[in-house]
Amino acid sequence: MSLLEKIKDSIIEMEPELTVELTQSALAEGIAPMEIVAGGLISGIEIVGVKFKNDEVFLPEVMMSAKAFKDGFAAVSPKLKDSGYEPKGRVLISSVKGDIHDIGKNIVIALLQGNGYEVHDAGVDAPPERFVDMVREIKPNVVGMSALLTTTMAFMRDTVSALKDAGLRDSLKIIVGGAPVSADFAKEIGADGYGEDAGEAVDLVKSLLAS
Ligand code: B12
Repeated sequence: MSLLEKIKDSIIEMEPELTVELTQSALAEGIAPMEIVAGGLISGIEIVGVKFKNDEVFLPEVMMSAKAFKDGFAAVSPKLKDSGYEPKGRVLISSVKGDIHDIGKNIVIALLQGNGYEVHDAGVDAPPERFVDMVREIKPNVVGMSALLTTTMAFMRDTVSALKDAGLRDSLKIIVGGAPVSADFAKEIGADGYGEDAGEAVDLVKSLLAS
């Protein structure tokens, strides 16, 4: 089995320490950092995503696999920068005010990173002002908001308004996601798109930045 396949399997098998070890071995062997990300880490987390959708694995497993991806990615990301790799775009993402659910958001982050985007994570429970401050500082091309509670979805609307009031809305695209969110809701609050899962989030960012 190749090292990249072993990395992929270590994510599916939920073994963060092994993922890091194998990622370091792959780097030491001179495998290109982007190849490690695409062919190892991302392949693993993608399979986990499909298994989760099909009820073949459950939340605790997904969380451990996401940790394995995150740790492996942290080991390779400094080398991505060294290799003169240019990110495809900058994304700021956070769970909105009142919402501390972050598993789905972290998977979205992992897939975006794996697909070559520079992602800034504003964490959880982010009030509209935090989005405004971070947009001023980071100047992202895309802002992503995540909400898992019907009660916190309202803060997505408030965040869009706050970005408008701050004069920042036209400089970026806004995408939303999370279990209670829908494409209709995205339209209603004036966002640019909705993604049902992390794969759709990546496609959405790709298409919005291409347009
Ligand atoms: C795990 C969990 C928790 C954990 C969260 C841990 C963590 N670090 O995230 C804990 C225990 C802390 C928790 C707390 C609460 N929870 Co909770 N929780 C869940 C649970 C079981 C799973 C959520 C999850 O992680 N799913 C897995 C991920 C992978 O899926 P996902 O989040 O949907 O993300 C995917 C997509 O939505 C999309 N996506 C997500 N974000 C984004 C963003 C963008 C931009 C895009 C494009 C796409 C995208 O891509 C992701 C990956 O594919 C759900 C039930 C459920 N089935 O959803 C309840 C659930 C969301 N919780 C619920 C509730 C009520 C609560 C509490 C209020 C409970 C309480 N009484 O204290 C608190 C609220 C805390 C708060 N203020 O936020 C309800 C919400 C009901 C509602 N509709 O409002 C649910 C639906 C359970 C239920 N059936 O009642 N919870």
